[in-house]
Amino acid sequence: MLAALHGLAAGESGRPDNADWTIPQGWEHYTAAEHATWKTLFERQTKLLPGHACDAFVDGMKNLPLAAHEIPDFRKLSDVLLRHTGWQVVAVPGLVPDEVFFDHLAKRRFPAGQFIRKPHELDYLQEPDVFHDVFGHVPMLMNPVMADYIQAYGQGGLRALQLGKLPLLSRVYWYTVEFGLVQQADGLRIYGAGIASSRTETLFSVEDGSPNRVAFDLERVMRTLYRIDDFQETYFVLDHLDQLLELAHIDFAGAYDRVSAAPELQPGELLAGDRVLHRGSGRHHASRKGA
Ligand code: HBI
Ligand code: FE
Repeated sequence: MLAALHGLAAGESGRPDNADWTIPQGWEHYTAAEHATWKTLFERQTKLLPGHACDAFVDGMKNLPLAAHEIPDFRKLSDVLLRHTGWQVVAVPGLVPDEVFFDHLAKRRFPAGQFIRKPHELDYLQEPDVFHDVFGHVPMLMNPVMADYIQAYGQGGLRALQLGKLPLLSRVYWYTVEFGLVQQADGLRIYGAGIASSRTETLFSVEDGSPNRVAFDLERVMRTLYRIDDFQETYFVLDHLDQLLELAHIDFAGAYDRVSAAPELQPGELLAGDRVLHRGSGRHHASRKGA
């Protein structure tokens, strides 16, 4: 799973000279072995998309210059994205500081890891690489609702930093952009990048009996701690992607005040007020604690 990748402090790969932390992608310098790693990941994950990823994700993927045989060139991706939703993809060495990350998003630039994971890390790595960032995030950036929502998250992130409420906002990002599910007419589907870029979590989040699946509620999510080293114990489900549009337009300040006065919730905890779509058995996390 890729759940740990947003949990680390930035800077392990070293700070580039640029104040915005961008670096050249250096597409010409990827090796045949690196393209081969992309191909392995791309092929196994593309096979899982039908019946697991939401229509917006599948459509976005179809309209992007993404192919199995090579790591994508960010210039070509940006050409297409710019025309569709006004977004671009820029290369960064790995995790970047929060304010740098938010500033990029607020300007409709998605910072994507330049590097690709090593062959022994196919299912788990700590920093976001080009596969997580491009395969997981970029298809949804072709969707106008997600395009506006992630920009609003960047603006909201800068504001949350000033207010000292970043942990609350981070949970919203985590349980939507990274690990969100949506109810489609033909079934439960993935839109979160952390799930969509992980084979094992794709199956776990949608099909396994272990996790809770609860209807999304903003203040409930703001209170909920999350796991960075394992699958989620609870996934929050939108009735429709348009719910993100509403979130992009509301001021979170009132919610921050109310939530700050309420207790935090454990990742697997259910509340009397939850609209529970599936009450998880908890099997997966119980067995890991016992191990
Ligand atoms: N940097 N490159 C990169 N990608 C991220 O997703 C990212 C980051 N820095 C900070 C960060 N995410 C999160 O901690 C914030 O969303 C809260
Ligand atoms: Fe991500």
